[in-house]
Amino acid sequence: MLSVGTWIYIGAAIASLVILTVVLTITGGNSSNVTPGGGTLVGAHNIVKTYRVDDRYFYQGLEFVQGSTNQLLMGEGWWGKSNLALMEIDEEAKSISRVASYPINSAYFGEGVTYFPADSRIYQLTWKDGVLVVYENLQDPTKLKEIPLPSQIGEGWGLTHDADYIYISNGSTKVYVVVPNSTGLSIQRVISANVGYRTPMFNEIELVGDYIYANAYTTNDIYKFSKIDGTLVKIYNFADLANLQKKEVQSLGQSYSYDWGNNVLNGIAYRQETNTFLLTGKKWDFMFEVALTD
Ligand SMILES: [Ca+2]
Repeated sequence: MLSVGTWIYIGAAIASLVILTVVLTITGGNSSNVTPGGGTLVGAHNIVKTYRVDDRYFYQGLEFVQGSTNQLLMGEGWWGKSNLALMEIDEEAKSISRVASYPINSAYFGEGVTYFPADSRIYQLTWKDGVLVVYENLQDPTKLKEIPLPSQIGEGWGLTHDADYIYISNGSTKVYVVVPNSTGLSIQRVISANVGYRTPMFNEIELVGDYIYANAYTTNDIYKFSKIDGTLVKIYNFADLANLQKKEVQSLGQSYSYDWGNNVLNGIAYRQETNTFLLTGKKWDFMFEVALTD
């Protein structure tokens, strides 16, 4: 005959088994982080280097100046404060400084920027103003003209390029592939990222090879997907970088005045010679150089 204690023990064991089975079913059935090929969507990274930036900028666009190892093209947003800017890396000092800035029309809210090698011009998006500002001369930009953003795109968020096309994000999971023409921009095709149940709002973007890397607004995530067919390859989470920024803000006693909801990761610049990325966020005190390891 079994004692009451034994019955309690067996009962607890059965309950544990049921709970374990339920947990395994839930986690085992969670195929949402698995690619069609069976790999994981969860990306991994290492911080290679940390650079301090000379001021807090509202990053909306970031990329390396073509052919340069230490200069970045940057687009800054906000009403009355929007700029096209050049930033320079000091490797020894581990710092990055703004070396030149060119204010855009003070009525505009600046967004993504990119240099388009096919016409040697710089394009800067505006958020809801329906225009792009076009510049020539990368080292001392001169405003050439303003062109309309195709109405189908709606809002302007992020910009990047390859040899043939300019790519535009608009806060959705779509990326518009365009080319400049005599009157503005002509949409060639639309990439729909295969994000499943997720609803990222793509903001600053970067193109490396056949893949687009996109910041997802209000998060510290970067989505990697194919520019060919939108296949989602990885989702990288950079909460570690955001936490370092948070610690800095806290150490300065500025927690009450810092805009935690808005000042998320939003800046991706691919560094070709080291196969790394410089990442930052709106109003962050740092740029982090990271290697994507998976
Ligand atoms: Ca970028």
